[in-house]
Amino acid sequence: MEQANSAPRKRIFSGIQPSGDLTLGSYMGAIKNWVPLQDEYDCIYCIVDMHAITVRQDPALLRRRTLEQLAQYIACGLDPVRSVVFIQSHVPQHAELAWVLGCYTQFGELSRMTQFKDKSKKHADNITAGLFTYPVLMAADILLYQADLVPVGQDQKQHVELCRDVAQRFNGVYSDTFTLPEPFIPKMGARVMSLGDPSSKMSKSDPDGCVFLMDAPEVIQKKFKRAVTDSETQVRFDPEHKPGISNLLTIYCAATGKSPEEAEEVFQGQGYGVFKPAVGDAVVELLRPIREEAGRLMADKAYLEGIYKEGAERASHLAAKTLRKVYKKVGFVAR
Ligand code: ATP
Ligand code: LTN
Repeated sequence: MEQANSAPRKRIFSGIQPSGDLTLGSYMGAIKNWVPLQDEYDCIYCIVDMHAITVRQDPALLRRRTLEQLAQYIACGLDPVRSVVFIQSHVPQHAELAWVLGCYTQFGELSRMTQFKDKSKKHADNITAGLFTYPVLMAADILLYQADLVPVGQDQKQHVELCRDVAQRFNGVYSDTFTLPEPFIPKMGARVMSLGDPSSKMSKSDPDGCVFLMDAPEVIQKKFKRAVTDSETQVRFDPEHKPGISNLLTIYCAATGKSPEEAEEVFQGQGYGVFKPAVGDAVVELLRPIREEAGRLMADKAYLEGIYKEGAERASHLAAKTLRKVYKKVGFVAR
């Protein structure tokens, strides 16, 4: 990863849970940005299966989705040669560092996490300690690799900030140990909303109003034609008064690279009957190559296995270095 004779490049870490199929939201908020970052940074991209079990998963489905997610990562443009691509549970240092960091995280801090509040409402019959300490494991993911930047959607900003606070606290007690990470949030697509309810985030655990990366073109078109809009006719970017249309414009812009002003111009004088299928078309074309490539990769299990095994080895090597430092600082006897 590092080039000889030059200063080490900055590090990127990010991950997505294999708790459902990847969505257009996670693509636009996260993965789409992971790809160009590979040119300038040393990137580490993870499939965070340990986070996925903070809510109940079907074991066979979790296993299948983990492999599918790997195939989709690569189909989206992650390059397993330049970047480290691996599965979280294959690198035991994540759980080990999470334990230590949990001892430097306040109960009150975790209680304030919006995702915990939302998910504990949604899974009221199963509010586990794992769901509560989820951000500590996420902090361990990031700090193990001394990441400078964490490319995520808007909803994860609070978790990255908590990670920073915990790192700062630890550094304050024991001297500099961790790099303080910053969230990297895209201008367009940081918060893609549900097509069925533009007041809530498009989320893989809420399949209504959700477009999946692997959806067939006709399914995508149908979902866009049904998207909730408003009773006006004008295609205008105004998230407060026109949340449905603004969300569709955001998706269109993130898919085509146009600015909202340019997009408004394209659809000036045209009604929603033209606009909605045009957004659908843009998304179909954006996702078509990804879907086709992921299908091909899923058929080659040996290739995928090679990637996650090598990824785990490279990740472990980096993670072990940080964990050794941490164990020494807190006063554990060396093995
Ligand atoms: P879940 O419903 O299980 O919480 P999710 O659909 O919200 O899952 P995550 O795995 O939590 O997806 O998120 C993966 C990454 O994609 C994160 O960086 C997150 O910020 C980003 N992301 C998820 N949904 C969206 C969205 N609707 N818009 C923009 N970014 C998103
Ligand atoms: N909490 C994130 C997934 C995640 C993550 C990370 C993202 C787990 N560990 C480390 C960035 C860096 C989510 O998308 N729900």
